[in-house]
Amino acid sequence: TTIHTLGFPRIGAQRELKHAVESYWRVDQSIDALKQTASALRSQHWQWQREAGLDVVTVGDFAFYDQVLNHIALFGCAPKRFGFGPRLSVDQYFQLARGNADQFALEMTKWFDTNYHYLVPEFHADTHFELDSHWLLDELKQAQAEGHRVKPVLIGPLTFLWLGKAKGHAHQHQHAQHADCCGAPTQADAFDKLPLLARLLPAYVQLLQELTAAGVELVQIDEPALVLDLPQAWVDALDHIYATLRASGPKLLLSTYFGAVDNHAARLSKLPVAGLHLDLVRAPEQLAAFADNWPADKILSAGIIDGRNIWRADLDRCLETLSPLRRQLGDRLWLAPSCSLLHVPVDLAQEGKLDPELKSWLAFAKQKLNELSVLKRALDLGRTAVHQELQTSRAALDARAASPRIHNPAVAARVDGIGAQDDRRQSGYTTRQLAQRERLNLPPLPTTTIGSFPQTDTIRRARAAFKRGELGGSEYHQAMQAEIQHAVSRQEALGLDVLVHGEAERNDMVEYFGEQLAGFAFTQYGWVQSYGSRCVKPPVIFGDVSRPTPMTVAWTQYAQSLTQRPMKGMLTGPVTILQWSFVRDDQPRSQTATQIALAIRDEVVDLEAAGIAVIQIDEPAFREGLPLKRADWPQYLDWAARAFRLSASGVRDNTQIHTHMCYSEFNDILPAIAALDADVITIETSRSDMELLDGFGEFAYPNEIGPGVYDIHSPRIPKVEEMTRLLRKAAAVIPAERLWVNPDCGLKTRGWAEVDTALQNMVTATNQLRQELAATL
Ligand code: THG
Ligand code: ZN
Repeated sequence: TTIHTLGFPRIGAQRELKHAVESYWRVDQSIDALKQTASALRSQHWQWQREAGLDVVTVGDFAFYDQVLNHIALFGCAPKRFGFGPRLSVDQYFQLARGNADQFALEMTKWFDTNYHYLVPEFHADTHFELDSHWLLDELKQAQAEGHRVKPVLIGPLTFLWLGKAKGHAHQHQHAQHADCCGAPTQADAFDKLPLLARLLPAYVQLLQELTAAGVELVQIDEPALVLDLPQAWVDALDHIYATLRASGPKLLLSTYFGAVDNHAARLSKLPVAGLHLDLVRAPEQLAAFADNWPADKILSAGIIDGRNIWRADLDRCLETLSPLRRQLGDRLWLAPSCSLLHVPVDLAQEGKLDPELKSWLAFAKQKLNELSVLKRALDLGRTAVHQELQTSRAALDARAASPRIHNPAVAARVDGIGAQDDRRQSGYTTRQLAQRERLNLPPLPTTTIGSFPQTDTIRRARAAFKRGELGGSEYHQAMQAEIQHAVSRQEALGLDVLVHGEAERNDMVEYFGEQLAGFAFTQYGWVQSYGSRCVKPPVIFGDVSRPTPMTVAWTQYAQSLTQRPMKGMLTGPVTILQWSFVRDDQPRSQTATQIALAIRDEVVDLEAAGIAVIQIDEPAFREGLPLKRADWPQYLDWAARAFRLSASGVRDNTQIHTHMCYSEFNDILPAIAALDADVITIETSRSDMELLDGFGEFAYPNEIGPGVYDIHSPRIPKVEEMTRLLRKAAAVIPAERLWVNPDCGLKTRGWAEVDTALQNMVTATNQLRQELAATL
């Protein structure tokens, strides 16, 4: 049995790559030093794969910034607007990722349903591809020089084209990068990208020939796009693509992940490739469709270890699946994680502070390599050869299943007792609107912001010092209160109507709540790459969720005490907390979402009791939680919207619930967004010139809307006239009495100087519009 991984995290166990890249950007470090770090990280990761007994090491999973960007470099297809020519320097590579003085960066968007963002290739009808093979071959040579058996990995041509965006004259609105709290999905394509295959395939062929010449026998070629609902023409293209690629050299292992591909079973079994990798964690039921008629000369790579989650595998259950396969396939059975290990943290061994019992239930990337090795030995040498390892694994799993820390009878009883009315507000929107107007007494076109104000260096330094124990609890508390005071007085001076406290005291919006909820654990070094040099540390949901004590009430109350104006309470919603955490694998996601919803509901009710009249429950990840296959959408939207409503519905009619979503495509889920029944939704629309609002108008969205009037993801300060123009446009679609005015996302990544001017302009624009409105009445 051959064991391998589809990919390994590249950031390093101590985020070495992040630090090296950022230090290179600050010009503190030479390119040679960056390359040195990169090369040492690769060596380390290959070494670990080898020590764990993997039969081949994976090459091509490394990138300074992003693996899709590496393919843009490899195939010489950087957008012409940069004027770079087909061979990129490392500096030019980074300019594509981060923009430069003349050009905005490539757009970023989420990699399938993960929390990883890739850079979106830009294709034009006349895009040419020109191989620049050193982007892969240098690393291949390094691995070979270090004495490894290597398996290069490439993104397949179908997926590479599918993930790119077809640019034409139809789209004058350009998108800068957008990842403060979510990625922006791509818009409709301007032309058919599929014909670009004719120019792309020769570059792949040439690369495969070079790999053959370099002694490569087998290449892993990733086609995760196959788990999506692809147009038939794209599926039909597979035969030609793989006939062409097979002719040019190494054997190909076609790998699919993040879902089932058994709808293409017949075609995939017949493709002229050496083997196929299936995700048997996300879609175990697809195995039968392939195994029953598996060709006698092909490899089947079983993705049996979960590459998306951090739980120790149930090795006995894996072996139940694998033993018959092993008898059927012999050496042609390969084992791997379900997908690249990019999506899990590097090494559990570093977690010195994690509770030992909980720790024994987990496996990070390095530990997952060992699980593969145990499975291999069990299959090749018999279970007795790994009796001890299986025993340890079994004991951990049994302990986890039986642990009293997982099950909280009070939570279970509460979930069982949820009544039919509990996810409904007391009255319909129209009644609530009247009650809220009476209580809040806001002017027409009320102004507000999305929640966060700049996370300055001072704030970050204070938090770091507090975490290191150099700053005492009360000093830290005072420092954060001073920040809140500052944010409140600036907002009053600007004349905003609904204020926020600014979230100085929070790290990541999900980590912050995860640290305070029961049933959650958090790690010290459990970083996962989010985009480029940026990482997140997803909390681990291991047990029934509840909220032992209020999480935000004291901060919000303090902020409210500083002003007569309404202070908006700021919470993260249940779907987003679920989506950005590592979740339990022993109950459905919907069940966990319900538990989180009840915990947030408690916070909402407490905020109300503390006199807070406006509460925002953010759901930036609501859309990215959508299943990859459309057929599964209705069920998800149903439970996700219900979880949101459960969290929001414990309050009186005159308490106003806001939500915020910051992606640019929701027209296909508008009914579900209306089903959230938030009193006010703030959304990103500025970069689409309010065109996204058209959907809300056509659908006759019933409640209030704050369409973002300027793009906070760009350092550009918006002019008054730009915003009055956008507001007039919005007022043409949404009745002015239901319109709010706000930026399109939180301001934590900006500096105070720009925030001040931008908001000043926003308030001026609003006042102008108010006068225009008054004149027409
Ligand atoms: N939180 C979580 N997931 C997310 C986002 C989030 N996924 C989507 C989007 N937002 C990703 N955006 C970012 C933006 C900034 C950072 C990470 C993800 C970031 N991280 C710090 C870093 O890498 O230096 C580390 C953060 C810290 O020090 O706490 O800046 O908002 N869960
Ligand atoms: Zn946002």
